[in-house]
Amino acid sequence: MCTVCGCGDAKVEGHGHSHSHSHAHGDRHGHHHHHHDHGHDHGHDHGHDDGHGDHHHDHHHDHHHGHGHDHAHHHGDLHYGHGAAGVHVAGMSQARLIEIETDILSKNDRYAAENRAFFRGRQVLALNLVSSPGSGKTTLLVKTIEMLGTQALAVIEGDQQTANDADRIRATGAHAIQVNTGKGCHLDAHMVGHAVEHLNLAPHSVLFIENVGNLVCPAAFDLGEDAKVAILSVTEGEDKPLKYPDMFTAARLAILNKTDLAPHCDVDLALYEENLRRVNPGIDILRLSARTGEGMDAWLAWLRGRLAAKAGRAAAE
Ligand SMILES: Nc1nc2c(ncn2[C@@H]2O[C@H](COP(=O)(O)OP(=O)(O)OP(=O)(O)O)[C@@H](O)[C@H]2O)c(=O)[nH]1
Ligand SMILES: [Mg+2]
Repeated sequence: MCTVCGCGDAKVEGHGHSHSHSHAHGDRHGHHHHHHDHGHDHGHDHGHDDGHGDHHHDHHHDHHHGHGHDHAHHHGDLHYGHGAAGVHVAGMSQARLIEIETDILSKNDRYAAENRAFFRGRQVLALNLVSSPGSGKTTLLVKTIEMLGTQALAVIEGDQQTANDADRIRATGAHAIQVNTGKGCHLDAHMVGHAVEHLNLAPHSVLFIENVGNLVCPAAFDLGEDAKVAILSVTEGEDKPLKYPDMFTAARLAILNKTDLAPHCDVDLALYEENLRRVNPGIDILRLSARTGEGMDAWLAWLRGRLAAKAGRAAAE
């Protein structure tokens, strides 16, 4: 979880000031306090000769003795965190970490609920595309937009820096807005809410939200989307669903992209699928190549199915 990542300071393209969430801090000030709040990070490493160093050391010790035995053996294979918070930060108690995490996520969930209500009102299908960097999210979107023809749609592009991806989307003629998260490692619902204000979303359109390339933090943040779509490329390794289970548990659909490369990289596509189903037995899986277009029809059919289901649900309400 990114209770330690110092996220905030997101900028919606074309709008000067930053939209930081709970703990507002600008570019030029506040960072030191911020680091103190979060207990470790660079603060201590840069050497405070005022006793912090000792503290740091003590906590480190506590951790090894306190948690090593209690938790390490309980969770077997799928254990991926220490202590109740599922993460360890030197100098912070597990209870404090959970408090921070709960606070951040409950604020996020309120914004997510607002986004969801807005999307429902316009019958907009919102899809949150999540993956590690470079798995092909933008390439897939460009291809998808070209194939969708007249379908109304818009794109929110999340990256730490640059408007490259929004520019790639706009080259197709589609409406896109870039959100730069700065130090942040994920989009949150508040940023998406602001971005949506700048997009003129037509009723019944599709909103694609390309998240920051990161297989960890975006899993925890509900943006108000209808579904998370996880993109994995065949070069990443069959074990990724097992190593990053939160992401694949949260996703409704997993796309195995870059199948054109499969013959060159000694990859077992069936094993990818098996591992995906181990962490999420109900997940839909599609294989495709955004480069060659192979398998794109099934993805478009999945999309159209979701759109129809959304319209059907709205009609029934
Ligand atoms: N061979 C092959 N290359 C692909 C495919 N899809 C994407 N790529 C390439 O993979 C690289 C990364 O693609 P992007 O679309 O930028 O990936 P991304 O997930 O948007 O990356 P970030 O936004 O930086 O996280 C580019 O060089 C693409 O051309 C594919 O299906 N096959
Ligand atoms: Mg991209």
